[in-house]
Amino acid sequence: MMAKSEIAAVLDEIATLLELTGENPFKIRAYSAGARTLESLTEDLGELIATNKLEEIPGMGEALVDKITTLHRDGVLPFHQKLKASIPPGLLEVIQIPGLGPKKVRALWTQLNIDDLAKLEAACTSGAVADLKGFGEKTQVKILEGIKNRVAYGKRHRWYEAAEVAEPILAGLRALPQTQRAESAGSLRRSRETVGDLDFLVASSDPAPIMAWFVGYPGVKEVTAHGETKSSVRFESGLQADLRVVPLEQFYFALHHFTGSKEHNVAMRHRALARGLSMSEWGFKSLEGGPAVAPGAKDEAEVFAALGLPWIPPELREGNGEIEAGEKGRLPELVEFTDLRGVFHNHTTESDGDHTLEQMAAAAEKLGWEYLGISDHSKSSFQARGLDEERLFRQLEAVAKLNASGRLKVRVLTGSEVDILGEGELDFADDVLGQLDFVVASVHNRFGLDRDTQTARIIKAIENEHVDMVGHLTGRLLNKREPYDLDIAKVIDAAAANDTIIELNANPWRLDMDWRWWRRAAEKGVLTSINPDAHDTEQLAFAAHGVRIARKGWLTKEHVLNTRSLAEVLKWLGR
Ligand code: DGT
Ligand code: CA
Ligand code: CA
Ligand code: ZN
Repeated sequence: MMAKSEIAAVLDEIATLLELTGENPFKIRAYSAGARTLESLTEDLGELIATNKLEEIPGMGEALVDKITTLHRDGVLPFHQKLKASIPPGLLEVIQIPGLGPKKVRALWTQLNIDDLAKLEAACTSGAVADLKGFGEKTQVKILEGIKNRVAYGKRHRWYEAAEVAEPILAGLRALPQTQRAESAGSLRRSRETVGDLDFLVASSDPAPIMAWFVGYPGVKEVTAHGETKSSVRFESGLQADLRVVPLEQFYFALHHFTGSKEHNVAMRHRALARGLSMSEWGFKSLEGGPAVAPGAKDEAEVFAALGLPWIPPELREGNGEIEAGEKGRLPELVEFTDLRGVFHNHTTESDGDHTLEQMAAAAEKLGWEYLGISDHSKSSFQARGLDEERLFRQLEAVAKLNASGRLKVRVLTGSEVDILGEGELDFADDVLGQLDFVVASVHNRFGLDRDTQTARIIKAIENEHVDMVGHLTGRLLNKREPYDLDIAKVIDAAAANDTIIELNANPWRLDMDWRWWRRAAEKGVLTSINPDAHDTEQLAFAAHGVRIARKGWLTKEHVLNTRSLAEVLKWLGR
């Protein structure tokens, strides 16, 4: 069965292909709208199809339902394949370059005969692209940069997209009668922000049927290896997956090995050698030929215990001192999702959110949270329908009314995601900001400023006494947009000095600030808040991605404002 996000990706690709061939706009829009609808479905797709309920969803025409059903069942769609075959394959890579939509690509194709990246690069280098109507010098430079990035990106996938593919496969593996244990390992288990490939590990004494199931899994586009105990496949999205089957006695050694990281494994092997042991995915061997160590380990903790270590959470296994910390009994007690008692930085229909204040609050209450911080955009973010002072004050009244109504147990806190303007001044005056429960200050424009100017601009906002948090610090979008040039070390120092929070933006495209900086920030005394930046009720759950990244950054609940009770949070905000 093909996952929802993969089906949506195919529909999007159909829309793109149709646009490249110059199809009529209504038809094109039907497919991209269908993809969005599919992504926002909360129900189980398989069930909707089985009960003929998919066609009852607004915007789902008969043709679309047919195609989704076929994709869900078969993992391929003849219509899509035919359409794709009618277009030079290189064009689909050209269209991945930021700034190149189907219209521009069509112009490049029909006017300059560009149908792959190599030709595009050559035409940019010769200056032919800049001369084309609607392009220009700047666009040409941007395209060249995009081509360079693409080589670096091409092979990695955002964590949540990889996880969505992995989950049903892992469930399927576990359901096989020959399976004794099954886990996913590698970077997915370590919660990296992006994943190169999936790594599955199964314990069984009868691998053949497990291999056969795996290579025959619907959605597999290509089988790149099919061995007795190891197979590899590639999915439609380009994501690859490895499966290894081992005997039960080896399972936890192999799980440790294939969880990695390489750096962590190297450090573990060194430690083993110092104790007269050689360590591999098969287990420990005594170098002097002594008896086996921890044979048939029953869990991963036994593998660590054999080297005198406590179990180390996978998120920490990056070779950043986790073994030393474990040895000294100083592993952090990592924050957990259940520690969260509320979240800040969320949007409503007042700006660019999809759900109303009350819907968002009800959803937060359902998640068991005590408080929900609403921070819609400010007026300069006009493309996001940012609020001016008048609309902001009306929202304050609406929140006060909702809180007083007793309809909900969750307490709504009023805030603003206020734009950081040109040189670090804010979109609202201090006396306006002073009336809010909390303020998130974010950069939404002028990403191209030089490092010093950008850093000074953000630090100026951090220094404003009304600013409680700085939002999505570097502006990065994983696999899509580079972070803006910023002296993060300096920003961390400024945040510590001003008692300002650096948010951990939990949107799975952002995961910003990067996990590599959090340990340093925490050591300097910087507090964070795990913020979903939700634009609809479903996205409140993004907080879970933020928790994973906080764990990767060695953070405990003490480092995270929104693990505190409402009373404590209000006290901190009133500091
Ligand atoms: P990825 O797939 O690039 O996101 O990252 P990983 O960490 O999942 O890497 P992958 O899939 O190549 O291998 C999974 C784990 O297997 C890796 O984290 C550690 C272990 N491993 C693989 N190859 C080697 C190796 O050559 N040496 C060592 N020490 N470990 C390895
Ligand atoms: Ca991997
Ligand atoms: Ca792998
Ligand atoms: Zn924002």
